[in-house]
Amino acid sequence: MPSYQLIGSPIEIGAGRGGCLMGPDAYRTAGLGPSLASLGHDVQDVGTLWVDVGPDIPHPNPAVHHLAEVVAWTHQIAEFSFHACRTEHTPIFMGGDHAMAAGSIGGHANAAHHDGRPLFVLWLDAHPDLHTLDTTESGNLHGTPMGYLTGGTGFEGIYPPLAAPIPGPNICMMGLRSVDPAERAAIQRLGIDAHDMRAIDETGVRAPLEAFLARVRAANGRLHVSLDVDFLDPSIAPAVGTTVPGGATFREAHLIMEVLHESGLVNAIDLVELNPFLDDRGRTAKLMVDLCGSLAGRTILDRVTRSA
Ligand code: HAR
Ligand code: MN
Ligand code: MN
Ligand code: MN
Repeated sequence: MPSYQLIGSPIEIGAGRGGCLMGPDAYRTAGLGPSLASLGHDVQDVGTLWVDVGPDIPHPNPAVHHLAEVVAWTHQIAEFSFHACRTEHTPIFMGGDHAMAAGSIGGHANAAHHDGRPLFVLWLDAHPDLHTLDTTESGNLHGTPMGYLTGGTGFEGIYPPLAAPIPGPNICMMGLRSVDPAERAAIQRLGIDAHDMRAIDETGVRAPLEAFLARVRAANGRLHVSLDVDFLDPSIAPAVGTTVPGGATFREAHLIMEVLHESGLVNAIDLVELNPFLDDRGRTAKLMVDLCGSLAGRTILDRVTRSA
């Protein structure tokens, strides 16, 4: 039975507009901790991280903004993640925008490397966030964590060092429907196991997810799940600054979480991009909390046997 450790990571300057700062408190208000505890888990809310920001870091790409803040947050979150991922707890990083993942997944990757195990990432997002500091056109650094984590150029000496880049085949992306040209090329070059919404329409979520989890299991890997609110269709999850039509349905999202629970493989979770300022009476925050419930073992009926 996993024990969960909740940690607030309210970075918001990676996104194009403010509001993700309020994410951790919205998850608390929506009852994330008590919901997990009601399923029989140990839950510890260790509070909310904060950072001191150093001097401006200039960058040749004029679009890049708030680099010093993102770097400070990345160091702070990576440090926390490295230690948390070397305990028996399952950390749940309550964001914050997706720039958070450079730290949460980066620290996890270094912890896994330390223990001689490969890290796998399930990336649930409308976007691959594979830009580098040089290729981003918006300069919004929540579009770059996967670029850093996969060994993209130009992060060295600015971001915390990674023991090793995460190999493309260890990354499964689902829900993609907004991909920039440089990202499309990177998916191809890195060999990422990418499933866009067209593919999900055709195969559903279960078959590609089970195939990925079988690879995690065979490699005795650790697994990090990174859930961006915009993975979900905006009709059910409006509280995000970057809505893209045609996202995952309520049941597709829950099925992923249910299958993940049954796998017993999840070692860390990111909840990112929730912008409570844009929510409709807390419904997006509550949906994210419900999805965590499915991930933590809530079922509709008892399941005595599991179909093949
Ligand atoms: N690719 C676009 C950019 O780089 C949009 C990135 C939006 N990212 C998120 N997180 N919302 O997935 O600006
Ligand atoms: Mn994202
Ligand atoms: Mn996104
Ligand atoms: Mn696949």
